[in-house]
Amino acid sequence: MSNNIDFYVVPQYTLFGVPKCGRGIPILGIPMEDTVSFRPGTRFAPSVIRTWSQYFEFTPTEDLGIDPLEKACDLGDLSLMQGMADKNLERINLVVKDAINTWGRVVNIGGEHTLSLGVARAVRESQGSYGIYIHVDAHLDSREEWPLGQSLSHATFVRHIINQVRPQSLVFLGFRSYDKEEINFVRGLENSTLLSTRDIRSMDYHELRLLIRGVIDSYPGPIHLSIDVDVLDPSIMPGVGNPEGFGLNYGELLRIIKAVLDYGGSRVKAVDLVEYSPPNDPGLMSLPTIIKLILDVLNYL
Ligand SMILES: [Mn+2]
Repeated sequence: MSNNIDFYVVPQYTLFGVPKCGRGIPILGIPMEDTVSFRPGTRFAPSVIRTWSQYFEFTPTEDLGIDPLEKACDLGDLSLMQGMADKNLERINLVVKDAINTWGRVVNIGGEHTLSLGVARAVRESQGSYGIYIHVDAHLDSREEWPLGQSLSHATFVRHIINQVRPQSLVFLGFRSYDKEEINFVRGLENSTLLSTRDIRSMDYHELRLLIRGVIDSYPGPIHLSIDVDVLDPSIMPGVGNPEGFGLNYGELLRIIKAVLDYGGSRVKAVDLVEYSPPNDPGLMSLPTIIKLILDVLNYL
């Protein structure tokens, strides 16, 4: 790592007890929460996940005969400035770029979804190109302004990725709640692929894998997988800022992740797991799913 070390907070507990980085795939906490419009709390997610992870069994869903935690190391949490979204995005860009240059890829734990804009810039700047942005989310996050008059927020940042970072291709998976203008905008993009929650539910396993493989094989360059956990149904993931009914079940989300990581391989430079909000999580009942999700991502990476 270069001289960005001042930006880190050293965690008391590492995630699942993995060593601090080090070698392996770095896991970085990004507790950014500057543009929240509804229920706040995502800034607490990295520290809560770390502290509680030590009490869970470290078993991924699919036994691949490997220990996913042997691949991982804990990079700690980014130290950010409250309310300064642009400055924080710059800091995220710097540190994530550093992490990709040093370790080849990075898993980011949010924080609010806006942080994916900083990650997208880091992917482009470290790789010299930006291939596919995969947005797994109940929402499209592609409004022009939200709240009205505000250009940069968790509901608009994808439009900034489109205009500034310019992915060759965009994939929206699991959406089910949107504004007419924004869905017309993303549908009208030249290289966008859209599958709603309903579409995904009506596809079988192989159909979904074929579709994801088709996109990945059609566009070269790095892949950025950005997962808002509100894509899951509120019955298993109540701890989010903006819950939406009729969400994916865990197995459906896992199919998406496995297909992207199987076919994307080493082209996947960043995986963002964002929007978990402990203060909105009654009894922290979403935590077992969050813990499993991190383990499964490491398992397939
Ligand atoms: Mn969302």
